Amino acid sequence: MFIQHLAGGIMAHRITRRSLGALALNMAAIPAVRAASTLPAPEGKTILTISGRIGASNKGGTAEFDEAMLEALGTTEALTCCPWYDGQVRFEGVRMDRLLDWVGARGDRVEASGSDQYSAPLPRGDFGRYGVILALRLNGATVSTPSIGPLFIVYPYDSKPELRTEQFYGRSVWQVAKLVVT
Ligand SMILES: Nc1nc2c(c(=O)[nH]1)N[C@H]1C(S)=C(S)[C@@H](COP(=O)(O)O)O[C@H]1N2
Ligand SMILES: [Mo]
Repeated sequence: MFIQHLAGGIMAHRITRRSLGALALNMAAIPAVRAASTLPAPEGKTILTISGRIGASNKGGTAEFDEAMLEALGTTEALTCCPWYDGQVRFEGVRMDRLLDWVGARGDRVEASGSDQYSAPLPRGDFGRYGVILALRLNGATVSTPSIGPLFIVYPYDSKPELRTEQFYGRSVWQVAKLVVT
């Protein structure tokens, strides 16, 4: 079971959704974002850089984000089991489809890289289909363990059997530092 929770900082409204598994039904109720017309420069530490085929940028054609900028996009929760922790855990972060819309992404593939040089190609279609999250918190806390956080990609593994496979675990990139849209 998932609790989808989205506080739309940008659109100044707050929506809470509870569903009994049908994530696709939830999705229709989540307001879309338009691409940012201007993207302010981060005031805090840059934790994510998006480059490639994007329309909104704040540093030489790339889009840099600090934590506050990501939070401002609104966060979603997913309660799910996963291979890395015991029992159900609560992931909270920004929906990847929302983030890519915000930077005006045009490509249909995203190369996600961790600070450890690990990278994985993510089909953009995954993001809306499964409700993929760029997580900022695990069980309510920032993940300061460098091999995991502060940002990591999470699929709602409990929602579909195909997500509980090596293919999707491999797309669950930890310590995400860069996204390249191609
Ligand atoms: N940053 C980073 N993320 C990563 C990996 C990695 O090596 N570095 N390994 C991937 C793979 S192949 C899998 S199956 C899962 C689980 O990796 P683990 O079993 O080593 O924790 O994390 C994925 N995310
Ligand atoms: Mo893996």
